Amino acid sequence: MGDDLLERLRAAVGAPHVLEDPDLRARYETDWTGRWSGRARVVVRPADAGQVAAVLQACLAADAPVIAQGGNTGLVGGGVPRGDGTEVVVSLARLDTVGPVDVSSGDVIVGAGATLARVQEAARAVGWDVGVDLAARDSATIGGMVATNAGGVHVLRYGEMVEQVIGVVAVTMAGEVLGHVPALRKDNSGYHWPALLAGSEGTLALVTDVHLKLVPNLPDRVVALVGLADLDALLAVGGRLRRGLPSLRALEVMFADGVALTHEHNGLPIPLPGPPPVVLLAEVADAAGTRATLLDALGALLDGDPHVLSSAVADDESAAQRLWRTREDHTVAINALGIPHKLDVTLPTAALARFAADVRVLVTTMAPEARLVLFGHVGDGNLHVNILGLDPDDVTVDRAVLELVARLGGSISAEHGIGVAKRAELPLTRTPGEIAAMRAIKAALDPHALLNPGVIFATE
Ligand code: 2HG
Ligand code: ZN
Repeated sequence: MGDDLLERLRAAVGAPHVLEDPDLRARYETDWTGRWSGRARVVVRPADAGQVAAVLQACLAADAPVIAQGGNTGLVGGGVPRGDGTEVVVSLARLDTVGPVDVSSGDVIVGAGATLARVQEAARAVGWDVGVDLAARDSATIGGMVATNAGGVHVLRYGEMVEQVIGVVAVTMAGEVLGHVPALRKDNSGYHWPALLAGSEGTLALVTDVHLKLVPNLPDRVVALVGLADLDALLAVGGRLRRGLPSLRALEVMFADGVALTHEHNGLPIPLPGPPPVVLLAEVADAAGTRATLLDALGALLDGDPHVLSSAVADDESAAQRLWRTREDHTVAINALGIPHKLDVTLPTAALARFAADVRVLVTTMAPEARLVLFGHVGDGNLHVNILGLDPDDVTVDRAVLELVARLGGSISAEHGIGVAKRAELPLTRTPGEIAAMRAIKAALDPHALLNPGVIFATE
């Protein structure tokens, strides 16, 4: 049986793309953080949707579970093998075509394996841009971003990944094709595959092609770091910026301890004296030639605000990139200190300050030796909770944090997904009826439960 599967996989994609050698498999078997890893039976690298269908049919015939993988930048253990050599990893990285950008309608069709950075480059070259942007842009793939409904730093202006998708092609375990590209911007003929597949984390079908809606490229941007006394002050300033600046594109939060740790790691000077207890990053962006107007508008709102303790404003592109390092380098700086427990939560705006205070008390009480780093997309109510110094297998503190989130009316996953990391906590914020309905959809599309087993739902 095992040899039959390998033969069929080789026939489907060509022997060089069926990786059995442990050294070749290794980079597909451990996630970016080092927390999630397992042994794959084999790693397969199809080149197009037809090959994906042939691979899945071969796996179905052999009753082999399948893990879908894009750029392997996921943070919840959903894209790497978990077992000891039974799962087939299907890497979609070779489906990396970037079609021509339609300059008049602002859209592009790309393969699931195209990285965000490559699509951004193609779009920006002709006056368009991708509505979602995130720090892992050089490795994260568009297919993975659809499958996890990625968010990132511009959600407050353009929405999440699902809002950028006009159409998808996805292949089920039986090799059936759902959806089509090119798709139509308006198409109400029955169920909407992009909406169903966004956030499905590879449990229903494998996304192979994506028809993306683009947004106008806004090459002039101004970035400010603002020092504040606490989160209430940040929310007051953030609210004023939201109301007063139609060009606002990002509102991010950091705290003094995370800023200090990040700059110890990247070696750059901290742009604000202190650093202050709470740091807000705000970005405004607009068409070419508007930089001076943007600077004036942002400056006028910050200068007159009594909450603002200090600020650093970047008035050219390289300074803007430098200020973003304070925020975007958090993830690598944390990982350099050890393997963190990563939780990614949303709170109602009114509960953000309470959560930030309570989670510190909770972690200090339950694990005095642990180090908590909070940061995130405050404009979306989204905080990234990173905890260093916990045993990788002990999830007691994680569970308590997620219970706190649920009590405050939040969600246990804002943008990273459930994966295997949070499947036990899904019932905290989803009802038994909802989970039963999700399982029924899963069973309809993947009746043998072979696609990403153990992701989102604990296996029976
Ligand atoms: C980000 O916002 C990513 O930079 C990663 O979502 C967050 O490292 C994290 O916890
Ligand atoms: Zn994030």
